[in-house]
Amino acid sequence: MNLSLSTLTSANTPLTLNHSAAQVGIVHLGFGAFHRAHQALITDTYMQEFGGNWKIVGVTWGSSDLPQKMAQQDNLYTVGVGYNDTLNVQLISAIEEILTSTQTDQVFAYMCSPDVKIVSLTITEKGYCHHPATGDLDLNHPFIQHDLADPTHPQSAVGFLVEALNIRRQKDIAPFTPLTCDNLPENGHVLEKVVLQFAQARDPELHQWIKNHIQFPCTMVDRIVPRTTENDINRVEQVLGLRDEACVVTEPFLQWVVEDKFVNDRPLWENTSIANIEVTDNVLPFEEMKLRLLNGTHSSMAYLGYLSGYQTIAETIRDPKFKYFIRRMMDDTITPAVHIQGVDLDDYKSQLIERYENTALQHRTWQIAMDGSQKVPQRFLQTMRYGLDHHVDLSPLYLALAGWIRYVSGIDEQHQAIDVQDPLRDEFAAIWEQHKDQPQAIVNAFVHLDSVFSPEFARDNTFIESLTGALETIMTLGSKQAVYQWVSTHKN
Ligand code: CS2
Repeated sequence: MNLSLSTLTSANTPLTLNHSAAQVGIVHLGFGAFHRAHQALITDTYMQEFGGNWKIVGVTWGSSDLPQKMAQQDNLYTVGVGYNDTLNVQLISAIEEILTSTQTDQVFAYMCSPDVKIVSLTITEKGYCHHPATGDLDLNHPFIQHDLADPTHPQSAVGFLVEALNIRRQKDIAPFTPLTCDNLPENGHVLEKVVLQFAQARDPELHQWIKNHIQFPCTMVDRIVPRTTENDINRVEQVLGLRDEACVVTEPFLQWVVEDKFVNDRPLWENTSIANIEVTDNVLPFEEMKLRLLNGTHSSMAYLGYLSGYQTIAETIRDPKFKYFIRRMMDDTITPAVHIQGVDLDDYKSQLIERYENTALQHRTWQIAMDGSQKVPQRFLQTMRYGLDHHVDLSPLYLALAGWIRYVSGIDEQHQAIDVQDPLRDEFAAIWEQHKDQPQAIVNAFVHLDSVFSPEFARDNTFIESLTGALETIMTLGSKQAVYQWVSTHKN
C-alpha cells in the first residue's frame, strides 16, 4: 500500500496530519533530498508547534519524476532518520504541491503572491550560473542568455527571482526574502551578486530597486542526505508499513545557522524543539568551519575513496588508514584555516568522523564527487590559500586535489570508465587526452582553468610543484597506496 491521505491510518506507527488548513508562505527552488530532510522538516515542526501559514511549494528542475510521485501521495512524504541499524520515520505534511520549472505561470503565481514571504533555494553550486573563482555571473551561460532574451519564461533560478521581484515591484507587493541554502561560502553574497548582475543586464532601474529593497541572508546548512535509493524506500516501507516513493533517509544530526536579515516575515525556526538552529548576525565563521572541515574532507574521501575502490563514505572511513589520514587532514591542515569562537572544534571533528561512520547512510563517493569544478574552490582551494600564506602543512590536501584531477580523467585505476558529472567534463577529458601520463603538463593545464583556480595559483611555484608531486605519487602508486604511504610517513 502506498502512502497517501487515505492510507495514513494503516501505517505501523501513528502518523498525524498537521497543517492541512495552512496557506503557502514559502516557495522553494530546487526541491531535492536535502530540502526534504532539512528546511521542509524544520518548517513542518515549526507549524506543528506554533501554527502559521508556512506551507511550501517546491519547484524542481530537469526531468525529475518527484512532482508526480508527490502528487500521487497527496504531497505527503516521510523522513527516515537512520543511525547504523535503527531507523525512525517521521511524516512531513508541510508541502502544498511540487511544480516543475517549466510550469512558469504557476510558479510565478506563487512567487508573486503577497502570502509568499520567502523564496528559498537549494539549486546546487552550478545553479548560480556563476564563475566559482570570481563569483561573477556567467553572462555566456545558456540559461542566462535565454533568460535575458525572454525574462518571463526563465530557465535559471536567478531569472525566476529577478522576474518575480520585478512583478512584485510593479504591483506594489511587498518583496520576499531570497534565502539561499546551498553550500557556498557567503552564499547570500553570491546570490546577491548574480541577482544584481542579472538585473543590471536587464534593466538598471530594476537593479537599483533590488539593491535598495532586498536583503540576501547568508546561511550555513548541514545534514547529510544522500540521494534516495531503492533500498532506502524498502527500509522505510518495512518500518512504516506503507510505500513512500518520495522518502529520504538521513542522519540524526542537523544544523542551520541563518543570518538575521529578512525583508518580510519568517517562521521563527530557532524557537522549535529542534536543536542546533540559530539566527545570528554573522554566519561566516560557521560557513567556513562547515565547508572546510566537513565538505573539504567529504570531497577528499569522494575522490581518493572512489579511486581506492570504496563505494561509500562509511566504507572509506572504515579503512583505519583513511580514518587516520582524514583526521590528520582536519587537525593539521584545515583547522588553522577555521576561525570560530565558542565551538569546541575537537568535539566537532570527532562528531564528523562518527557521522561519516554511520552505516545507515549509503552515501556514494561518486555522488559527492560530482561537480568538482564547482566545489573545489571553497572546499580545497580557500583552505590551501590560507595554508600557503601561513606555512601550514598542506600535504593531505595536495593529495586530495590531485585525486580530483586524477578522478576527472574519466578512467579509474582498473582502467574502467568513471561516469564524471561536471560542467567542465569535456575540458577535463581534453586535457588528459592531450597530456596523457605527464603529471606536470596536466597540472599546468588544470591550474589555468580560470573558473576554478584564481590566477595566483597558476603563478605559485610551491603550489604547482607540490600538486605535481602529489599527482605523480597517485599516478605511480595508486590512490590507496598514496594515502597509505602518507600515513606511514606521518604516523608518530
Ligand atoms: C556533500 C554535501 O554532496 C556533497 O557534495 O559534501 O551534500 C554534504 O553531505 C552536506 O553539505 C552535509 O551538510
